Formats: sequence, C-alpha cells, structure tokens
Amino acid sequence: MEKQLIDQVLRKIKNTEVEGKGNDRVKEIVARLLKDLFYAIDDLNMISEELWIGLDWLNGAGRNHEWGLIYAGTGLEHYMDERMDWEDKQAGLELKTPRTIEGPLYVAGAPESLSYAELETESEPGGERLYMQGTVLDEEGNPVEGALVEVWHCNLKGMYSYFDQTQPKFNLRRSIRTGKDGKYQFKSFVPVGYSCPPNGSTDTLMQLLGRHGSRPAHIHFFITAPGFRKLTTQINIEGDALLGQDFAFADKAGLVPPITRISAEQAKEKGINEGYAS
Ligand code: MBD
Ligand code: FE
Repeated sequence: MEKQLIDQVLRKIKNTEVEGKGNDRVKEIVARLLKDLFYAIDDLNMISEELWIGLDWLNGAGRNHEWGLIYAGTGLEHYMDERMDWEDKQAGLELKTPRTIEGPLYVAGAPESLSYAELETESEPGGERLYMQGTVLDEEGNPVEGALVEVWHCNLKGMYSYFDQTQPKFNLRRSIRTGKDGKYQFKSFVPVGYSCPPNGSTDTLMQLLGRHGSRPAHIHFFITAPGFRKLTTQINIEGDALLGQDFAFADKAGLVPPITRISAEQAKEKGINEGYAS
C-alpha cells in the first residue's frame, strides 16, 4: 500500500498529542512502535482477523502472567544481554564469568548467611546432592569481601518457590555474603530443566513457531558488591541433553562449570552421607 497513507495516519495520531502533556519518552516509543507495526501490517498484508487473534493471545498472556516467559522465549531478553556484551566489548571489557538473562522467576529478599547456605527450606527427596563453591573476584583477580551472591533454582518438578505456592517461602532461594576470602559455598541438589506451562500462551506461541518451550537445568545468580556493577548469570549442568537448545537462549559455553561426580560410598568417606557432586 501507499507509504503516504501510512504516514498520513501516523501524522493524524501524532497530531492528537498535546505538547507539554504526557510523557515524552512514552510518546517517542509508542510512535516508533506504531510506525514499525503499520509497516509490518502493510509488508505482510496482515488482515484484521489476524490482529484480533493476536489481541486475544495478548489478553491471555496477561491473564496467565506469562509476559516474563514471552520476554525470554522470543529472545528479547537475550537480545538485551547481547547489547550489553557488545557495549562492554566496545569498551574493551571482557567478563571472566559471562552474563546471561535473569528470567522472570527471581524473588528479592531471600534469607542471607555468611559464606555458606543450604538452599532447601524443605528437603527434596530423590535428587542428586550438589555442593557448589566459588570465589567472587575483582578485575585483578583479588577476592571480593562482602559481595552478595543470590542463588535460585527450581525443584525436581521444574517449579520455583513463590510462583509455586505449594513450596515454603524462599525454598531454593538464598543470599550468601562472602567473607574475606571472597568464597561462597552452598548445598542443594541438581535441579531439572524448566518447561513453560503446557498449552499456555508461551507454549502455544512456541508450537506455532515450530519451537519448544524448555530450558536445560540451570541455577541462577545475581552477584552484587559495593563499588561494582551487578552481574546476572546462570550455570548449566554438564551433559544436559538440552544444552544448546535453551528456549530462552541463555545457555553459554562459558557457563557450564566442571562437576565432579562421586558415589555415595566416596561421599561417606569424605564425611558426607549422600550422593554428592561439587
Ligand atoms: C526459567 O526458569 C527461566 O530461567 C527463564 C529464563 C525462563 C523461564 C523459566
Ligand atoms: Fe530459571
């Protein structure tokens, strides 16, 4: 259709805005998104039935609180990360531990402890025991004292506390403060992968795109310390079948730390009486 027609309608809409009223940034963003949408409608010859189907889906996604999942699953959240990586690269900065997306399932205010935490509020039967340790280091490789390592992951049903009301408060969510040595350690279990609610708004979209809505097993981290930029990241589990196929595009080669698997007997010898990996 005529580019002129599009511009004419866009101008009509713009003309209804009152200068000095409203919010300039919102005006700018909405005008741009509308313009891109009008052009997409024209280029792809979208018809009103398709728009109504889309609106219906948008309503459902809101009702289901799935916008955070859609943010991840469309790759939008990953794109925002890649932009930050790009900016860092331009500035000659390279993160020793890569960043990756936050995802929609963080909850602030998890219980805080010094150097060590047990993530289970409620013990999870059947999992593979996991011990993780790490050190928060600055650019020169010196340990950072007083850093806060926030950790969260899902249970063996792939569900996160708070969003899954059957779990106790802050189950599998902890904040660990590093001591002088910058070290943090925690005890938990190896989580399973996550899948979007079956036939929910995100899953439906993924199916229509010929995609799936699953993530490999992962553990989330925020690392914050006074005077430092915040690091948002995750780790995956070596050997996970879904590595490289994360629906949220959040897995990265640099985020699959080595795991040592030992038997229950070996663990016992070490004074740990459960199957153990570190
Ligand atoms: C998750 O657990 C997650 O981490 C992301 C990014 C999206 C959906 C579920
Ligand atoms: Fe997650």
